[in-house]
Amino acid sequence: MFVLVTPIVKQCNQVSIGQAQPRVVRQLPILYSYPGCPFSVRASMALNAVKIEYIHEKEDFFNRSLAMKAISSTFPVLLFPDDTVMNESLDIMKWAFENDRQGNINYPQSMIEPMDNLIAKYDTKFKLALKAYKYPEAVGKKASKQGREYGMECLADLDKSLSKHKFLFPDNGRHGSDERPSYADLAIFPFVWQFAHVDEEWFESGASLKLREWHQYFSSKQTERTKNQGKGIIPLPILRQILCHKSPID
Ligand SMILES: N[C@@H](CCC(=O)N[C@@H](CS)C(=O)NCC(=O)O)C(=O)O
Repeated sequence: MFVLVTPIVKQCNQVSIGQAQPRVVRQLPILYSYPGCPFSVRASMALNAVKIEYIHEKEDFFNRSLAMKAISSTFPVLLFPDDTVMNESLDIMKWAFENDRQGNINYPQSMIEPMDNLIAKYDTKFKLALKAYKYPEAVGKKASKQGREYGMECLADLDKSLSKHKFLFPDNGRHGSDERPSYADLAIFPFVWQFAHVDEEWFESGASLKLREWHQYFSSKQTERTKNQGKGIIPLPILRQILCHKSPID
């Protein structure tokens, strides 16, 4: 999809002889994100992990820039210098990993499908459980507790993987400190991160050591702090409406 926007521009050094004006082009992709959105966090983590240079525009959910609104109704969205738009977080991740020149991420073709399957569980069932757990004031205490319990059950699956290898998928031929995080780790982590931050003490006492180490590994790398973001600043009627449809603070 091609959309025309007013781009942030950079002066291009390659000017042809005889050209009256220097050509002005935007050289870097722009990521429009909302820091409280796990889909945005996974996209920025992927770009950072493979060291792709980009301009990061952090948006206000309720007051989005015209430039962002012109190209997408959801976060995250990546706008390329040729005005191509990518507005699915997993597409952004996959594009980043296909351009992973240093091989920082475990992303073998043969594992993409099983990784996508695991990610799909977190994008659907776990996400719903997380919403209920995060917003007892909107869903009621009982549903919120059920959300927490179901979320923890999901996390037991991660435990199983983490008991076999450092990250969620085996990194063939690599062991111990040589193992690299996979596409699935980066895609799933932002949801677990939010889950853990609802009640840090509870998570610390209830989650397994492996899961806590895994969570700590990515938390310490992650600089965008989304703790409690969105919570408490969204009026309850809006929150109810959001929870029935799509959430800005999933
Ligand atoms: N499938 C999309 C989902 C992204 C999504 O739902 N983002 C939420 C924020 S976390 C959003 O922008 N919602 C728009 C809205 O509710 O207005 C992706 O993975 O990129």
